[in-house]
Amino acid sequence: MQDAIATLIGAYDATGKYFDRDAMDALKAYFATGNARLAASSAITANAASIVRKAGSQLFEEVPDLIRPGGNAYTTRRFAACLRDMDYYLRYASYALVAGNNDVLDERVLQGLRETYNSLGVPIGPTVQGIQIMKQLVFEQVGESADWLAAPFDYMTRELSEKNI
Ligand SMILES: CCC1=C(C)/C(=C/C2=NC(=C\c3[nH]c(/C=C4\NC(=O)[C@H](C)[C@H]4CC)c(C)c3CCC(=O)O)/C(CCC(=O)O)=C2C)NC1=O
Repeated sequence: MQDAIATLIGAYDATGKYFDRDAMDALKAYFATGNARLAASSAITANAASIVRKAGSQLFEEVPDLIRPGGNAYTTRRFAACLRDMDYYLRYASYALVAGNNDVLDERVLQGLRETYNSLGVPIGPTVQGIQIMKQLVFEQVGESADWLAAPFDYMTRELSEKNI
């Protein structure tokens, strides 16, 4: 599993180079957002249950067919599985925010997910809609909407939706 610093060291060591200005800029940017990343991650942790609950309600309001007969989140079991998945996305986003890197998402969340979803008929469109709703709720909770805060949510959205087309 990679983080912002390990990734940079790996890249520079591979060619035997000292950190150059680009590397220093990348490191500075990471450290400059360090405290904010920790604060965001801890705000997510403290409010995870309510963020997931609200995001679920909003998603099912926007796409009511999901919880109607024939919908993928219809029945108590599948409804619960859907909210559990949303909780996974939120928890791993809170890790990726601290790492400053999306590798943990590739390794622990996205690998094989599209295939699983396709085989179970879990629709990707509403899933990424749910991830984007959580992003907005996290923006509200943290009180900012910086790129680094959006990054893990947008990465999961991109990876899930692009590969599905
Ligand atoms: C930590 C990494 C990780 C992820 C991401 C994960 C996802 C995941 N979601 C699953 C199911 C599911 N996922 C959903 C989710 C939804 N259905 C909808 O209509 C909505 C759009 C959406 C919620 C937003 C549902 C309903 C199921 C159950 C499908 C079924 O069994 O028929 C399954 C199949 C096995 C199971 O039911 O537990 C996996 C593996 N598991 C993992 O270990």
